[in-house]
Amino acid sequence: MPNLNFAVIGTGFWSLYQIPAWLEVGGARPVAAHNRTLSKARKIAQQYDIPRVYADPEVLFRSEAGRIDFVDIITAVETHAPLVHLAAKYKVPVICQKPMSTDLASAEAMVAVCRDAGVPFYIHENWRWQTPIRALKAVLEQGAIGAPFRARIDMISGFPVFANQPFLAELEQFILTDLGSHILDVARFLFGEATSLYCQIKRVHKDIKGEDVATVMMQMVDASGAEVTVTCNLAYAGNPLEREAFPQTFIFVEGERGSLELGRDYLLRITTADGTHLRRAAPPRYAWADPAYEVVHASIASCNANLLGALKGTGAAETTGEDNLKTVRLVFAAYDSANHDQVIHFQE
Ligand code: 89V
Repeated sequence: MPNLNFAVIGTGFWSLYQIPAWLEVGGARPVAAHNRTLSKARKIAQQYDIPRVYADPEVLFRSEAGRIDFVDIITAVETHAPLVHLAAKYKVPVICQKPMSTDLASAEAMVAVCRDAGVPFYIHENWRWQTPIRALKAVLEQGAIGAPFRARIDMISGFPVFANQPFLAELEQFILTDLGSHILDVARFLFGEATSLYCQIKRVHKDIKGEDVATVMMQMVDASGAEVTVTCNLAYAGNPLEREAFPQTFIFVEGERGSLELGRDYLLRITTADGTHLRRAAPPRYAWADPAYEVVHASIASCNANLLGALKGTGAAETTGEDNLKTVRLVFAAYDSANHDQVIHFQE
């Protein structure tokens, strides 16, 4: 099957990993790059041998009609909605970086406009594609610990995330949109859909606009019908940790016949009456990845491969717009819960 041609919209921090990840996967070639500052598009275009550059997204869609098979939007969250609406207008299949949008209503409108236009719409939500999280899900599905009844998903870090992503400090809603989008999607990936949610948030950093600490407790129902109480603990509070493990996620699952733990350095510990079995589920290492983001950058390639399969018609995408909308609903339900100190109940 021939290469698919695509346009990259947004040539900032994440494009330095998103584009090499596409080249790693193979089967898709960037032929156009957009940045509202043309020189920034040119810089990335030269780095990755991309032939055409644009500063106006509508000019890109008009000029590239018939020449691109999809667009990959890697821009700031407030631009996602207008760009996805443009893709729907010009009937170009679209991948958009998480978080889908700044609020639930615009996210729902993005899914609707693409559905009504018959345009495939996917979200680049890569956390569920991390090697150790895929391995943990496989162990759960094998049934070694029996039906899960409680789980904890922790991403607590003192990593100076604002150093190379300074825009995060300007978000009025920060950790639930940035990190919660990932972790709540992992909770859905592992334990199904939520029936209720309660959240508390805090701002510890004095020099940022949004919250940097969140605790989310959900009642979830997994594919087998098991009810699982899931607590997600998120923090970029900047506190020094004795052993910083950014950006690793630690997960502990209790089941009817044992427990399953994803710990530091991608170690999975499966404990049953027979004892504890240990295995390591480390991500692949790519030359283009930043070692400080190892497990995250490796997951970009896996997510791209899944979405490319859907674009080529050879496989099903996991993170469609429709699916990711369920994660977006959890993110904004968490804000509702925290803002009103209420439990949010979801219709079955
Ligand atoms: O990977 C990301 O989406 C980043 C992170 C969660 C690491 O801060 O925004």
